Amino acid sequence: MKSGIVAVIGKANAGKSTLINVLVGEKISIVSPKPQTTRERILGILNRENYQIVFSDTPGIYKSVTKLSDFMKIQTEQSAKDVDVILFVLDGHDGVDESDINLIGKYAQSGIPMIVAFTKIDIMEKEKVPLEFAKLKEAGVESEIIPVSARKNKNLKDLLDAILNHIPNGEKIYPDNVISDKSEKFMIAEIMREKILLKYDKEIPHGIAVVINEFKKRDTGNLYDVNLDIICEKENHKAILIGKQGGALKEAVSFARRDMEKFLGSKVFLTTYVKVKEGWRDKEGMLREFGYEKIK
Ligand SMILES: Nc1nc2c(ncn2[C@@H]2O[C@H](COP(=O)(O)OP(=O)(O)O)[C@@H](O)[C@H]2O)c(=O)[nH]1
Ligand SMILES: [Mg+2]
Repeated sequence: MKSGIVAVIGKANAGKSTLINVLVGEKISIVSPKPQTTRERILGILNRENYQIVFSDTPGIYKSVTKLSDFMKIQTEQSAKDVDVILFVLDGHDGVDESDINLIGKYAQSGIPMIVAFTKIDIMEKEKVPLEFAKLKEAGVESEIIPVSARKNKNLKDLLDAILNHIPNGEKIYPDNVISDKSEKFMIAEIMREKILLKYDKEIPHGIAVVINEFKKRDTGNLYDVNLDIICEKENHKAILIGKQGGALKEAVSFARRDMEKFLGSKVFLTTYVKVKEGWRDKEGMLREFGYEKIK
């Protein structure tokens, strides 16, 4: 039996969460085209007969400007410690630049075996892939580099094999039926946040927190009651969130409800309330209140 932990690291938007969802085969982490979608460490667990791999999804790497992003940075740094493999996810179609090379170099220094997943090859010209690889090699990157596409399911078997080469023998850390360290309730809040990330622009989604007040299965019938607060930072954000005659919010909530139903395999009765908490992203107490707990 092989068993180990893989920290998934890389720039914002590289495709870390998408890759983990595909590898684990379930949605354990939300995805959007906007940076800062993932806010904390989330473990996604891949169970097979002869191995267990625990993938640690992370917020990724970017400049910190608020207490929330400080928190996110620490989550990423903590996750890269005491692991068996670092899986560095590189957005291939963006082209390799100096900052990528520096980052890879920084994590290579840790001495932990590293694999580079060169992802999004589905939206790259084929001829460009070897050129970008050459750039990495020339810059002294010694890690194994594997071209993949999470979206088109390309080369994921090769990637898994490369990871497994570095996974030690040992007993499973989690029971077979566990796929994440996060609860269903957490995912329900994240699904709401995902729909807001997809629906709204600029500062709005980054200033949102979702707090679940009620998450309960009814005694009769296959139905969950979910009541949640959507917290935003400013009064004018609240007006934009709600939209003309509530239209914008209604749409986001309806998308969220559908996804929650898919996730829970059950009908969902969803009620939401929008609240303003001025500058919550910079208030330690509110961060804790909204569920951003430090890794123990
Ligand atoms: N074309 C393509 N897009 C991808 C792929 N993987 C992720 N994406 C997109 O890249 C964006 C960021 O993905 P996400 O997983 O949230 O990145 P993260 O911030 O690194 O976790 C989303 O719009 C994804 O749909 C891929 O393999 N191919
Ligand atoms: Mg992510």
